[in-house]
Amino acid sequence: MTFSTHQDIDPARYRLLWDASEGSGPVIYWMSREQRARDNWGLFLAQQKALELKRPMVVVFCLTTEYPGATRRHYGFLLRGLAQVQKDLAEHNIVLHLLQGDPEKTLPAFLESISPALVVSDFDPLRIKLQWRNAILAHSRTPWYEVDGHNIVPCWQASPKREYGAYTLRPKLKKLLPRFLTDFPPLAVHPYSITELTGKTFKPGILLDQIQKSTAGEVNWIIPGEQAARAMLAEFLENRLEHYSIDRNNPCVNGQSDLSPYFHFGQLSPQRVAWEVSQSQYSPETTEPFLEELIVRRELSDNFCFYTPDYDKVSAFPDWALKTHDAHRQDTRPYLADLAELEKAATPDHLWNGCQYQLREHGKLHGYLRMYWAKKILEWSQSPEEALSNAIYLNDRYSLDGRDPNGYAGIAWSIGGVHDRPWFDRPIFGKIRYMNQNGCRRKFKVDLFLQNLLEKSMMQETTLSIGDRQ
Ligand code: FAD
Ligand code: FO1
Repeated sequence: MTFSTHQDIDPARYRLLWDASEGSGPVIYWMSREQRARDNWGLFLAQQKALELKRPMVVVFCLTTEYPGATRRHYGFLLRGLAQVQKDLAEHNIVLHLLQGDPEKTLPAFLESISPALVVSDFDPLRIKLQWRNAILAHSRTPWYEVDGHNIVPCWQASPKREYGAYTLRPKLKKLLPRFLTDFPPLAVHPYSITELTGKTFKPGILLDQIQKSTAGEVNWIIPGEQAARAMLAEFLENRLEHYSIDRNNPCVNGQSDLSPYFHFGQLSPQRVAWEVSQSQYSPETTEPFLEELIVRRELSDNFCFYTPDYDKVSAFPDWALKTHDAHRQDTRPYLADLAELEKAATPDHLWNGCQYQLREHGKLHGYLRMYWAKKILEWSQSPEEALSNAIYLNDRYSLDGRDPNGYAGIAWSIGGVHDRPWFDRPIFGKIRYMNQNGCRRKFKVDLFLQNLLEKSMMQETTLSIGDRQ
């Protein structure tokens, strides 16, 4: 594969959502999915337009304490990252202005008051973001551009429809990657200043006090922010990428990149990571397995959510999966777990309890175990609807990278056969791909995984122990 080195913003990365004449004020970039000062196509487009028009630029972030299912764990990561972005942007003579409250109210009022030249916003396929965007766009009197700064190949360019699986999206991406997988231009110090707005410095601690204390707490194994994200990437490139193809499916070793929280909050650009990997000294045989996950699987998730408005409902499952689930609704379930048992990690399955413990306390479950975790929820639920809803609730509440297209696609894959194919018919699962603990034992040392968890923690409130009752 060859990759381009040109530095311009490819017009195919953005689309004009609303055409009108420019207002008299600054160029506004509404930052939401891409919370970073570097490697951010939305920010570059805003700067490019502001330079053409000789205007100042303002970056706006709309902070709502009502973001569905989000906890202190998520807000802590988001706010600490944003504080860095504000500082970084200030060094580039760009103001980061924080609006607090419902974005559908605060942003239109702000835009009305400032009469922007134009607005640039981030593409995001999730329902809440589309709802915000559409409601705010309805008030817009100035041009509005939307930029996909998350996918390397912009979601709408990669495919005009929902793809069946990685095998149908992969060739489309491969064809377009030489055009889109480029390096980034640097952000310039902006030559035009704004005096009316100072972008009052915000303190994450004070804002965090507004978030309910009873929810999942912050974790300390990962440092929020762009700088730490880049350090994690450098460490991964140096030490772990080489062994990724072997180690990534072993929860007993630190084989994954751990970059997903940074991607979720936009503190690191997936394109930056793909670019660095493609330019590294490693052979394609070494880098391909990682690029497959980072590019094909990740962009397939955005494709799924973008073209499937009910991405978090059973109705999003393919026909064969809906039929097989219907055929097995009456199957006897030898064990049923309700949400409280699941949340407390109090099931009879010690490996599953370990997974739930890792998710709840650590805020990130190992990638291989996420599949086992979700499939067991299906096995122990009265219906696929209940399984899907409980899995999404737990994932979004506890996983630092939750509330993400990857999560909705991963859970729909595990419980609803999305992007998968029918397997052999069996009780409860029907033709949905089955996973059990014996399979895990063939892949990795289950007892060592549990032992490691025990050593790292006091394991309060859980029934986690070594040994197995299933
Ligand atoms: P690495 O293995 O280092 O991979 C690098 C990047 O590739 C990831 O950060 C991610 O962006 C992408 N990637 C890797 N695996 C997948 C995959 N299967 N699908 C899509 N993209 C992938 N991912 C989330 O980001 N948020 C979630 O809430 C989430 N929930 C999941 C729930 C279930 C039931 C399943 C089966 C998968 C889920 N995934 C989720 C996908 C995947 O497990 C994680 O992206 C991955 O484990 C993140 O860890 P990492 O960054 O260390 O991954
Ligand atoms: N995006 C915003 O624009 N404003 C918020 O207040 C906000 C809160 C939030 C909390 C948890 C979380 O997981 C995401 C949150 N997001 C918020 C969105 C986030 O930054 C990502 O853009 C999407 O979740 C990815 O699709």
